[in-house]
Amino acid sequence: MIKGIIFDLDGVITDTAHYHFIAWQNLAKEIGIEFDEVFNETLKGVSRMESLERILKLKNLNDKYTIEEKEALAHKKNEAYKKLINNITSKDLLPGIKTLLDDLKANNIKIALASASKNALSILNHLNITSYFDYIVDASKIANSKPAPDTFLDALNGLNLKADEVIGVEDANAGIESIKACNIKSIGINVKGDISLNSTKELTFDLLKTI
Ligand code: B16
Ligand code: MG
Repeated sequence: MIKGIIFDLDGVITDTAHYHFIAWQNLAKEIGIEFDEVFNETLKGVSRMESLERILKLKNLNDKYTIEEKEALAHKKNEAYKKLINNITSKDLLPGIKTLLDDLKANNIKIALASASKNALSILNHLNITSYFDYIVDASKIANSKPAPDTFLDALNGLNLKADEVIGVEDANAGIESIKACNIKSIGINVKGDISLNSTKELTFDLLKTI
């Protein structure tokens, strides 16, 4: 049986992707760039700055802005995003997650969060599940964002466990790559992992017992 589990946040515990989409779409419109939800998929699990670069690349505008201007654009997006996530409550937990967290706690399995989001702690607080986590990665202290191993490696060290003692859960290719680079087994939600699931409903304690 595994001793620990490392969760991604957006797309695994709650679905903030739509709020990221709305905030980025509004910001992009202001600088003459339009994109749809299909393109938004390519931003999942990717850091704020890298997301901005990918949006600017749609119109080859990457060199049009200075670093300071890009930081201002990313800040503006984040301020709009923070307003949107302000109304998140425990009702926004994805199906099965609360039961799984309770089962993990009851069985002394350590729990970590490995999100690329600098808003992760605020979102956990809104969801009212912060106390379940033994370790929460601080994305602002991670040198190389997903797909680099740093995020999941920091979570692994934070739990004080070895790679073969934990499992990582992700909904984005960038995150699955980060898990793989740490030699951790992965569960992909709507994305290919060592184990692939179609919904968090299938992510049960009984399933974890079989790994
Ligand atoms: P922030 P995850 C990621 O969260 C999101 O999937 C991604 O779309 C976002 O750009 C990134 O966090 C950074 O978020 O702007 O709040 O710091 O999937 O790693 O939990
Ligand atoms: Mg995610």
